[in-house]
Amino acid sequence: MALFLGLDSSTQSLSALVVDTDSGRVVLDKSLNYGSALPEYHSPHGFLENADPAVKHSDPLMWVEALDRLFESIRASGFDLGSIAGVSGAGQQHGSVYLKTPLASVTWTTKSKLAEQLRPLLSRPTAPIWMDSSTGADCAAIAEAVGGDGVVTRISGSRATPRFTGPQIRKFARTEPAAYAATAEIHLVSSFIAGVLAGASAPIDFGDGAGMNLLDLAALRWSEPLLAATAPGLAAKLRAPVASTTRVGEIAPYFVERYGFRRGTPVIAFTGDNPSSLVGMGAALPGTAVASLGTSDTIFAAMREPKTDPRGFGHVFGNPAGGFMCLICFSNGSLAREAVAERVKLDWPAFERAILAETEPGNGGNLMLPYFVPEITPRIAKPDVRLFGTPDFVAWRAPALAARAIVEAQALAMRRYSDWIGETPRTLLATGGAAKNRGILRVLADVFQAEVRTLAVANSSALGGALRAAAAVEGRSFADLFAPFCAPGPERTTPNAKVTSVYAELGARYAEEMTKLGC
Ligand code: XUL
Repeated sequence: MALFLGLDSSTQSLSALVVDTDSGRVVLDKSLNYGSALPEYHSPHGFLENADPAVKHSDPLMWVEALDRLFESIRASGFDLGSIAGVSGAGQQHGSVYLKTPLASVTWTTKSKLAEQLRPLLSRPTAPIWMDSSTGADCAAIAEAVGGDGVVTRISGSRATPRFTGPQIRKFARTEPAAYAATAEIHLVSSFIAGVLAGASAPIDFGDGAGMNLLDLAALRWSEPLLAATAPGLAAKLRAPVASTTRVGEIAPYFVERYGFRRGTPVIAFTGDNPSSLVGMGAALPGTAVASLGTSDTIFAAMREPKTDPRGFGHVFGNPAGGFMCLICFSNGSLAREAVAERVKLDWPAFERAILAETEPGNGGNLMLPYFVPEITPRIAKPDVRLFGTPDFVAWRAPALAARAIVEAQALAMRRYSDWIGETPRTLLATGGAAKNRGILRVLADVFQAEVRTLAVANSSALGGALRAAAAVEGRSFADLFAPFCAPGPERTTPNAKVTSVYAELGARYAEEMTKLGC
C-alpha cells in the first residue's frame, strides 16, 4: 500500500483526499465546511463580513483550526494517518498571510491548538482573499512604476490585477506601514498551510507564485522591478519560489503526536487550487480544457507556449507538471447561480429540469447580465444584474427562463473571454459542485461545441495534491498516475451541432451588451 494525502484549503472548506497508488483507488475523501463547522469564525461563506463589498478578508486562524478539526475527525473515523507516505495540497489562489515570526522558527506544542499558537505570530490579523477587489489604485501605481500594464503582463503573465497578491501587499504596506514593517514573512494560502504542516518557512511554488504579479515567468524568480514597484523591503519577506515537486520539509512533530502521522513523512510544496486541479483532472498536458464550477468559475488549460490575453483578463500560471497553464476566473460562479435559484425559488433538481426540459437553447432571446457580485472577468466594479427579453422574464416571473439565462450567460462569457487561448477545446472536463447539474453540462457542450465529460472524483484540487505528492515521493510520471485516477466517467454530453447558429446569435448579443459596458 502506498498512500498519499492531498489537502485543499479552499474558500468555503478544507478537504482531505488519500490515494492508494498500488490499487489505483481513492481511499479517503473528507471535507469540513467552515461556515457550518466553525461558526465561531463568523464566516458563513468562508470570509468575514465587511461594510465595503470590495473588501474580502478571511481569518487565517480559521484555516488552521480546520486542519486540527479535519485531522481529528479522520483519526476518529479509524483511518491510520501513520500510513501516509507523503503530503501535498493546494490553497485558494492569491490570498495572503502576514507573519511577524517566520514559521521556521516556531515549534508547535501539543499543549494547545494550532490556532492559539498562531494568533500571536500574525502581523495582520486577517488575510485578503481572491474575492477582494479593493486594490485598483495599487494596480494602477504598480503598472505606472514599471512602464505600463503591457510590461506587467510581459513579466508576470497577467496585468496588475486587484485580487493578485502584489497589489494586496502594496495596499497593506501603504495603509498599515508599521504592521507591514513588522512582517517577517508573507505567505500565500498554499505555502502557509504547507509551512504549518512542516513547521517550516515553506516556499511558494511557480504555479501559485504566478498569481502575485511578482514572478518573472521567463526567469522563474521574483522580478526586481515588480518587487520595487510593490512595497519596500519585499524581497526579504519572501523565500525564493520553487518547482511544485519540491520537498519543503517533513511533517511537524505536533501532527505526529496528535494525529498519528509517521515521523519523517515528506511535505511537498503546495500550489494554487487551479494549478492543482489541472493535475487532478489529468489535464496537465495540452489539448483538454477544464471548466471548474465552484464559488468562482474558472476555465483553464495547459499551454503549449505562454501566451497572454490582449483583453487583460486571462492569466498565465506555472503548470505543476512543468511548463505553463492559462486561466480565466469569473467571480459570479455558484454565487450567481445560487442567487438566481433563490430569487425564483427553484431547488437544484428543478433548476436542472428547467434547462433540460422546459426551455430551449437561446432561451427565446431572453438574456441576463448576471453580475450579482463585483466581477473579475470582465471587470465590473459594482453588482449589476440586467435582464433583456420577454415581460415575464424581465419581471423575474419566469423561473425556468431565469435558470437557463444565468447558465447561458456564464457559458457565453467563458467562451468569449477564453477565445485568446486560440485553441478551441474538443473536450471540456467539468469539475466542481455545479458539474453535477446536467443542465449546466448541456449548455456548456452546446455553447462551446465540445464534448463535456466529468471525473469520478469531485475534488480535483485535493486529488491533484495527492498525485503531486505521489509523483514527488515515488518518482512516478504523471501519465502513469492519470490512468487510474483521472479517467473521465462514462457519461458524455455531446454538443448539438444544430444550435451553433443560435449561440452565435446570442453570443453576438451578449458581446454587444458587454461592449456597451466597455468590456
Ligand atoms: C483564480 C482565482 C480563484 C481562486 C478560488 O485566479 O482567483 O479561482 O483560486 O479559490
